[in-house]
Amino acid sequence: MRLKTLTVIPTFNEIEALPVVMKRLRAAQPEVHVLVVDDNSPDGTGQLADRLAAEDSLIHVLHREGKGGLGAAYIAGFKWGLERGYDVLVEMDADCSHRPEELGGLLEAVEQGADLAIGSRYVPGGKTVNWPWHRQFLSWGANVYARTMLGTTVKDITAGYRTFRSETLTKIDLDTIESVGYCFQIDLGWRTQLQGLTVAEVPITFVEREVGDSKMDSGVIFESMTKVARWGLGARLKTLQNKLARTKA
Ligand SMILES: Nc1nc2c(ncn2[C@@H]2O[C@H](COP(=O)(O)OP(=O)(O)O)[C@@H](O)[C@H]2O)c(=O)[nH]1
Ligand SMILES: [Mg+2]
Repeated sequence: MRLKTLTVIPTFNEIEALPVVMKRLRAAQPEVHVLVVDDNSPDGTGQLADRLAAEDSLIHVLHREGKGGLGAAYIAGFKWGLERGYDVLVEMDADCSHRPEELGGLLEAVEQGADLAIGSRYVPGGKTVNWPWHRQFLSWGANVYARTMLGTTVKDITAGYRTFRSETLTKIDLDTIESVGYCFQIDLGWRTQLQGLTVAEVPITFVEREVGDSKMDSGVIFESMTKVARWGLGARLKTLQNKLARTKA
């Protein structure tokens, strides 16, 4: 039996992209439910999502007051899904960078036992298409930085195409997450590993958006750099304290 699945799509000014991703997702995975989490987009994406939901009982919409960051939108969406008993929760961007046709592979990894499956650009078979060099460089740098600071073994820990088993999100404790922006991805990946849960990386082809604009900005980068450094140093300090306590005992 297929697990009851909810795809969470956060949106901010995605009026052109949303109908396209929705059409492709409903075609690729007709049984999967969708939740659009819109942060009161000035371009009317929220109202468009309402119209799509009125025509299709598997589409739902969560409206938030204003732009509150990708991490905050996902946490709200995940809580919505957990309260309604979904078995699997999916992260997917609205701009089709995460190709809906590849969701099957990620769902299969979870069905086969992964607690978290990440759609990865940096394992054999994974790649990016049409991504400008500065974004490739930033993504590569962020992954190297996260691996060095946190000691994680995940190759693409900044990736945002993911499927979570609901128990994974319960164990992670969403209420203690303070990441607002894109570093939410690193935060969740690392927390999953710290819990001793299984993270699978499934190769994907990440395609740069063809419509609308990126919401990545310097605030997102600053938050990632400072938070990741703090988590890494905190973890090292804890290990050191434990070692000292053991030698004293
Ligand atoms: N609800 C909500 N969605 C957001 C926010 N920031 C980004 N997004 C969405 O997150 C997804 C990824 O953003 P995108 O601009 O494509 O980032 P990029 O691919 O890294 O350039 C898109 O679906 C955006 O609309 C936010 O503050 N709130
Ligand atoms: Mg994008």
